Amino acid sequence: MKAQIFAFLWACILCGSFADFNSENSAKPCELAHKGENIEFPKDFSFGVATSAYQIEGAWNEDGKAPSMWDTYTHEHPERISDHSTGDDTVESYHRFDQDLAVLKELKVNFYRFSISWSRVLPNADTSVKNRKGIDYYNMVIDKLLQNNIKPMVTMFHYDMPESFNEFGGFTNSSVIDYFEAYASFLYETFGDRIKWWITFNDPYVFCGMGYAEGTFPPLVHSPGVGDYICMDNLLRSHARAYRSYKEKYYSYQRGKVGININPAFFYRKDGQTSDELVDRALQYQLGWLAGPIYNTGNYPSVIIQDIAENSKIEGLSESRLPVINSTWSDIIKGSGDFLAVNYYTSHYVEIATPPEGEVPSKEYDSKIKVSMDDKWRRAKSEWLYCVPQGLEDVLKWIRDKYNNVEVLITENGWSDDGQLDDPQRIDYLRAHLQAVLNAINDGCNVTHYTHWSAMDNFEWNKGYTEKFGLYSVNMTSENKERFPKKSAAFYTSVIDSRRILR
Ligand code: GBH
Repeated sequence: MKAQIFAFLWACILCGSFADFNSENSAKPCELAHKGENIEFPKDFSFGVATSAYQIEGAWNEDGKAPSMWDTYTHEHPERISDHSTGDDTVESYHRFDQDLAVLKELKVNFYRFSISWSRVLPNADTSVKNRKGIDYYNMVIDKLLQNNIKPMVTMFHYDMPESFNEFGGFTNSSVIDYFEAYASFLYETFGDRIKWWITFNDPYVFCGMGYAEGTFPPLVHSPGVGDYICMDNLLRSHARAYRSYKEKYYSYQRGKVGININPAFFYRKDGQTSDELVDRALQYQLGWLAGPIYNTGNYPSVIIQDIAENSKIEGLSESRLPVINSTWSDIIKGSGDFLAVNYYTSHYVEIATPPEGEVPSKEYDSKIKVSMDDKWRRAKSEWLYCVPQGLEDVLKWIRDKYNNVEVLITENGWSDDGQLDDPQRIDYLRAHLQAVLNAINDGCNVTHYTHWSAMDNFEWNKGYTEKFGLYSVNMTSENKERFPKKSAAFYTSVIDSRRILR
């Protein structure tokens, strides 16, 4: 009884403070003023939505699919997922693509970004078994999209490493480079007659950082400053080889584009000053680590090479913890992207940390910076996500200036809440970020696509089903898992229809 009273009191305190948080939070700004002459998106600009295989497909062990490391992880560690859930079934897109297609048609999107589950099509990770039923599923998805005039855009890898390969090291085993190249070639060969937009990797910083530094995503390796750097390095080489394979063997008749997806933030100095060494340092660590080698020099940014070499020496190592890119590899890596795909969610404040913070070694320590958020920014349900639309505009301009105005695709951008259908905060976020894209275009940035994350609520990694990013809600308790539009869906469609951001 005592415990119950206590729980009740506690719940009241929590819900009270949550109500305060909500009303105070929604009073905070989440908007951006129009800049430049054009109020309309260019004619050939495309609007889309995104999902990823593990987050929506379900059918984790059906029709010959082998487990990915997310299957193993959620089965072995329910305690690590907020609501102890898994992606075993999730929103059942493997069986319900027609419902997804209805969503896409209703939204009137020009393209759909989805990912292919490696272990569904190649259950042994290598090409020894090509799983017919898995291949048929993606053929069906692609064909129906095209029949409905929706361009398919494919991510080859969205965190879900085949468990069989994970067991011998995943992205810390350099054989992954050959495996990934073979997987990519298999995809070009099988689907490349119809796929013209290929993204090799989603969000390497999160994948390598959480998987091999923090150890909070599978494979749960805690090796900051070493494991994450090796992972990033092998991933960069895998990407570059997959790109070269396309150019050498497929491009001449398939004529598509291949790029990589990075998740940058912009950084603002706490003292209000802009564009200087400190902001640049932060952006090099966040975005330049991979974008620099691919879209610029063929090598890691010099600030990163120097910092890590110095620290490695102090730690008594004979070589730097950052792998070396020799000239043969540099030639393969340099220029290995037709476009840069950007997932933008939020931005940070940055300051120099004296002395450096974080474990020794770690990226935080090596970078000598510390980041923070501003209480003045509106926050989403996700703790890490604040509405900073200016950051998107500024990141796009930074890319324009550093990488020779490479073509940029916004491949994710979105807001989390409890999943209610009346979602004015998502509309504010969407409107402000579309404004940021338009401002950047008006300022000469070469942005050609905007993608909202996500088409519908889905399995949100360690948060399970407790944080919702969809334009559509999914009835998870009904047998048919119906999808229902939120108010933000209609708003997005009004933008797609009018090519303007309506008030
Ligand atoms: C995107 O990355 C991902 O590409 C997408 O799959 C995801 O659904 C979306 O974010 C929303 O989070 O699980 O609590 O440990 C953006 C960067 C990646 C930020 C993962 C938060 C982990 C939170 N995010 N992340 S948790």
